Amino acid sequence: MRILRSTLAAAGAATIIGLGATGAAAADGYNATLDELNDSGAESTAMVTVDGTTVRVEISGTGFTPEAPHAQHLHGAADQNFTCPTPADVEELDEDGDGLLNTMEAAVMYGGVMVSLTTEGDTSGDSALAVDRFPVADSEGNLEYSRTFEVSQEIADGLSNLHLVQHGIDIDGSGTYDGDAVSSLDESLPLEATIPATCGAFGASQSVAPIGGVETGDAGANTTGAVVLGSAAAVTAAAGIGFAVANRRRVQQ
Ligand SMILES: [Cu+2]
Repeated sequence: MRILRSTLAAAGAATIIGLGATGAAAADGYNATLDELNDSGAESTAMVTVDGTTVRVEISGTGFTPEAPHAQHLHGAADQNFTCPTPADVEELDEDGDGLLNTMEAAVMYGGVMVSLTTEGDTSGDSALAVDRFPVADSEGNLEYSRTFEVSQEIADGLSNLHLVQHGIDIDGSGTYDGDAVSSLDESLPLEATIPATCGAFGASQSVAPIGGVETGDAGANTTGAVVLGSAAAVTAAAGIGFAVANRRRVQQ
């Protein structure tokens, strides 16, 4: 069914968009615009391509905390309608009343970690905390990411129902993740390291060139020494993201 639909759509799309179809069945593509959360000043655009169980994710963002790692995940669930919080949701979700949505508060709306968008190695929820394998924004706060990897059939089928979330905001402008406010995931960690900075939902499916027709290497973002130096706490913090949501869900059920 999925393949049939893609193939039928491909004929038109390839002609109109001029993707240079090679004769292979087209893949499904989804665009996402990631808007800022918590007045981060960050925003991104993303393109996710699904071809069987092969997924290619490309993200280009600006306004991120420079030279700091930014954990990023696909959040949600294939069969539940999670969504990105908006400023209008803050009042309801902000349980601790600090005016910000921390990871636990926001995850009630955008769901748990389904895929960790790391630069290398494992991409499962187990790597939600692997900040030494997440992209680092450059000195001007630009963040670029591209990677092709495999997911389960369940995630591939439900991908369009997930949401992209990027984390980490230098709220006090000190140049690094610090401050007295602690992470909702681990009190030994700064809030700044794990707080969500952007969130975006996927748009309607479109037919795009198959992943095999383009470069498939793990281009990855540059992971510099800054990650290693500054992120021991952040790594631990991110680890809690999935657990926090899991615990919350148990409580609710
Ligand atoms: Cu996340």
